[in-house]
Amino acid sequence: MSSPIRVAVTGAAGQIGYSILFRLASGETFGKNRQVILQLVDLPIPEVQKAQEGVAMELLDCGFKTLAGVTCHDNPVSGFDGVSWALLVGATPRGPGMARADLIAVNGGIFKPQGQALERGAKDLRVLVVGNPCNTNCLIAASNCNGVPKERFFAMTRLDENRAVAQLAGKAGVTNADISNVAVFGNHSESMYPDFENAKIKGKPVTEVITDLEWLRGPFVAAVQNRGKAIIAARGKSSAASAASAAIDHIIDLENKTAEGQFFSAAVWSDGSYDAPKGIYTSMPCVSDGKGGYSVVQGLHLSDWAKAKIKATNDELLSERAVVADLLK
Ligand code: NAX
Repeated sequence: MSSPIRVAVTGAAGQIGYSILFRLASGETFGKNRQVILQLVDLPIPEVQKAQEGVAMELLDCGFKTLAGVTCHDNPVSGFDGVSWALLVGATPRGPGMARADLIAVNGGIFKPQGQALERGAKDLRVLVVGNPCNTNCLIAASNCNGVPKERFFAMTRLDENRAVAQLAGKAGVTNADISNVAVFGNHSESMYPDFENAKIKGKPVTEVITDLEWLRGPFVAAVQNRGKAIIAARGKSSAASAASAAIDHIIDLENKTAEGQFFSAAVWSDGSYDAPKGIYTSMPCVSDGKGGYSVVQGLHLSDWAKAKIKATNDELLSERAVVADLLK
């Protein structure tokens, strides 16, 4: 076996933490031949630390052959030491009556010091921000992390892609495996745009299989945009297992070379592709070279209708950036 990979997870005592850690440890994510050391990070509150210890105990009790160690941390400085992947899940949730701008500002206070602490990561560090508002939290963390390229930071929109795949499969009466090339553009918020114009069902354009353009532009897009709310309404809690699963998908996508003709969605440091403004993390169709690098897929054709949707979600990201301007370097 090669040397163990260190992976930090913040919010390790939370819902998503409880779903993700076991799948990171089991060999499913990094392969059966790669050992993993998990570095759990949560708040320095005695009950929270006790709960985190309990999760660590359960991880040990699984007896995973790929788990080489588990450590518990009450701060990001020790928690991020030597990690190759940092999954920034922990964040302050939106409270009753809290404006989005206030939520963004409160979370800025978390992601600035975490960005600074990420300087202690390994040379091959990659960071996935899940905690919301994840695109802007990612911008804050990346901007405060000296010496690590912005291209090593990602915000998670893979859950939105997976949700879109499930919606298309349900409508077309096929399985998820028949759906490919669903690009999510923009912000992980209700403004996101799940692109069906370039998506495929059994290799054919979606619009040839689902000819109801009104459904695609209306209920389909709205269902993906509002799925988080629908889960809360049904379950009384926000998405957790599906969010953890999407984060695992994101890591696997980045760790492995993307198959010819396929792509996946991730919010990345904008290089101006698809007319996105620079200086934000915005979701794009990506391919991985399997060696730590990715590139944005070029040349997808988008209608003027789709371009307007993408502009709107990117405009929202610019307004979020303005709220946290004093936290950026
Ligand atoms: P929970 O409230 O169950 O857990 C959050 C955990 O984070 C708690 O244990 C808390 O103590 C910890 N925490 C808070 N501040 C911290 C800090 N500064 N350092 C370390 N730990 C800290 O929330 P959960 O359901 O796990 O969701 C976590 C985050 O994921 C939320 O911000 C949520 O909005 C976001 N989501 C993002 C999704 C995405 O697709 N990007 C989808 C799912 C989810 O809504």
